[in-house]
Amino acid sequence: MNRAYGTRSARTLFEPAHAGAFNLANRIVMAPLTRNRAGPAWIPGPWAKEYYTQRATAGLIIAEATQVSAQALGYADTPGCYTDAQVIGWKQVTDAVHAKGGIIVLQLWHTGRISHTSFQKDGQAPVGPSAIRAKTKTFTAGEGFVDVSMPRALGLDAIPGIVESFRHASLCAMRAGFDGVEVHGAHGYLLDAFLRDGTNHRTDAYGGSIANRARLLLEVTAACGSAIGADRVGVRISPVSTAGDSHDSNPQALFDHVVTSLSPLGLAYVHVVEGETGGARDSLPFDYAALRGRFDGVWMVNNGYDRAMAIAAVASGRADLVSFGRLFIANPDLVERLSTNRPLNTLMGQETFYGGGAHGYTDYPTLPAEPV
Ligand code: 8OZ
Repeated sequence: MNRAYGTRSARTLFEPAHAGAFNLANRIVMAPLTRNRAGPAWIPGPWAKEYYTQRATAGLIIAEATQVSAQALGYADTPGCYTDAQVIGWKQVTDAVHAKGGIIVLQLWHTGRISHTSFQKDGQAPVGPSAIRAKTKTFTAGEGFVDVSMPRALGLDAIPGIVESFRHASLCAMRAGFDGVEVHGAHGYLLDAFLRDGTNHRTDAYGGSIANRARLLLEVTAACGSAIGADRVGVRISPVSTAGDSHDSNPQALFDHVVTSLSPLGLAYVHVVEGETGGARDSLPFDYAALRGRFDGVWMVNNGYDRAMAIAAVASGRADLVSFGRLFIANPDLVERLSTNRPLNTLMGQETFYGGGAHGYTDYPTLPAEPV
């Protein structure tokens, strides 16, 4: 019996929920969204506090993917959470969100092979499970979109340092006032690349069998859990997404093992991107119900949900929480709009998603106040 099924008779999208240590006002979650507006030294930018505070009525905010170390960087202008200056920067955001009654966790990220030599110390190759170059691009400040670089395979002796960088960043996140962290195990970044046989050709304890390929994600998650409490740690996975040139010969077997192994850890939640990220939800056959059945805890779903789909997913018990990305970009008051079934703002053009200033970030309107 999933713990989260306990209150099944009273489950609606708009009612409170528990997720690990978090008491959420509703089951509507702001998905982690890369916005490339961090300031110098990868500190949250000048508008981040307002942006997140505007969205504090979400049951939970998952703040954007954030580097766990300098090596983890893979895109221009994304924030980090591993230096004192970054902690101080994020603290202004979390204090403001908490003052509005919000709950906010930080998504912890190592981009792995989805990076470029220009982001790496001394122009070194980025790191991955194996020296296999991803067929995808990243965005650099100098040259715009460029092919990601050929990675170097992480040596076995370097793996404890990766685990430690996530552990350290989770402690930094707590010092920065976050309520917890989400481990980014999706979209072809380092942890996902280790999971998959298309990107992991290692022959050591971190490659080969599914159990070996899952080892790094499980070690990282356990390390974050022992640092800050497992009930403050979530994990995001994207079983069939090809984002980050991700591919695996048997995603069902792989993720069945991953979720079965995560289940006893006592995590806050598992967060599943269903289908192709930002695209078709049925891009490949996958049994999400079977996956969910392997996890004794809170289950968060994502990808292309609208109001009716989200209400149905929670009412049926198929999901405990639903995260929204694009709808939260365009609607700071998404919770109010969904709960009163009022119209949503139109999303501005893609040129406002990644990089830039307040436009397309903090200038989406809220609903006018109801007349009294
Ligand atoms: C869009 C652009 C850059 C990064 C992800 C962190 O896909 C990202 C990301 C999304 O998870």
